Amino acid sequence: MKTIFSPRHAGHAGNVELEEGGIVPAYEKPSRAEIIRARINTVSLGPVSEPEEHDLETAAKVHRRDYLDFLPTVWPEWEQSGRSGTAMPFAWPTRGLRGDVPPTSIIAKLGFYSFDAGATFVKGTWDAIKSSHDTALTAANLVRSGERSAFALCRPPGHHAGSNFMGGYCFINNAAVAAQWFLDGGARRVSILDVDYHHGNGTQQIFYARNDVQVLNLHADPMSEYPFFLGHADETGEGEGQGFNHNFPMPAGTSWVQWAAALEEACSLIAGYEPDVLIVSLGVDTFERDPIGRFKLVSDDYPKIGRRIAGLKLPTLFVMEGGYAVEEIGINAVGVLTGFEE
Ligand code: SP5
Ligand code: ZN
Repeated sequence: MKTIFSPRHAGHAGNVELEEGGIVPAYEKPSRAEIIRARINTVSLGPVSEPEEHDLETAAKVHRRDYLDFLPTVWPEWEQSGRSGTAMPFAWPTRGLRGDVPPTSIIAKLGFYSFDAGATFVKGTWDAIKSSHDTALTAANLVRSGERSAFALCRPPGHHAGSNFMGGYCFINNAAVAAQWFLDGGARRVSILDVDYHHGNGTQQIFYARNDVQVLNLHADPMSEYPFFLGHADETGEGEGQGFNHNFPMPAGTSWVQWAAALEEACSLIAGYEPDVLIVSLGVDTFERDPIGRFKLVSDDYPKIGRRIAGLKLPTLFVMEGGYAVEEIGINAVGVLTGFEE
């Protein structure tokens, strides 16, 4: 399997994040991508190359233009206003407040375009976001031109980013842009299977009223786990999208047998939808030792995920999402890919 990877991710570094009780170094850090990159070499998964530049026209079909325009302005405006450190929001237009008046100050704009404080900026962040987007589209091109599969080693991740909001370490929804790219290239239907520990709230929101992208999420129950507020089993789509969104919330402590049963159900729904392409939002924060997840998958489970997905016999694009147990992130993420190739 070919991998696309950009060294430009590395400029998105040194961020801090809010955690219960204080401010800590961001869990989403450069070593994540570097360790996966190294593991690809160790197991000889296949060649790794850098992305080609792509414009944001496809992204503008899944994100609002004003949101995309905002992202590159954050760090320059933050600096110009005399601030330093990590740029992050701290006030949001929640229920009862006005979310329809775009503000002018940078700190207000950060809140206007986010659902949490988890999408933070430093100097190199926009360049990393753009390289991650380009990585997804370059890898999608490999699949579009006949490869059975490809791996977009994206960083930062994307599945929490919605049409006009960032959050949860995510800015541009790389998997969603890739899905749109396949459709624009002639695919009639695309499925997105999100196996990250957290619900892909951004991906769900983007495609909720559409029937040309089927979205399936296997994740921790949002009643008690981040990102909360979306990802319940009764969310099945709306309008033309009714019946094309599928959520499989699972409790803390979930291990392989229960998780695999949900995967099995998701796979039969995918088979029934008969998509032309499958996109896997690949998060490995389901791992037993993940510092922010509470599932109990073990390293030997990841190749099994890959094998089951391969059984669908679909052209498949893997897009990297979460996973914070850096020591094992390479073994687990690449384990899915080698399992797929068996
Ligand atoms: C892409 C992705 O996986 N984003 C996840 C963002 C999660 N942000 C909230 C993290 C909350 C961590 N609190 C856990 C405390 C255990 N030390
Ligand atoms: Zn996650």
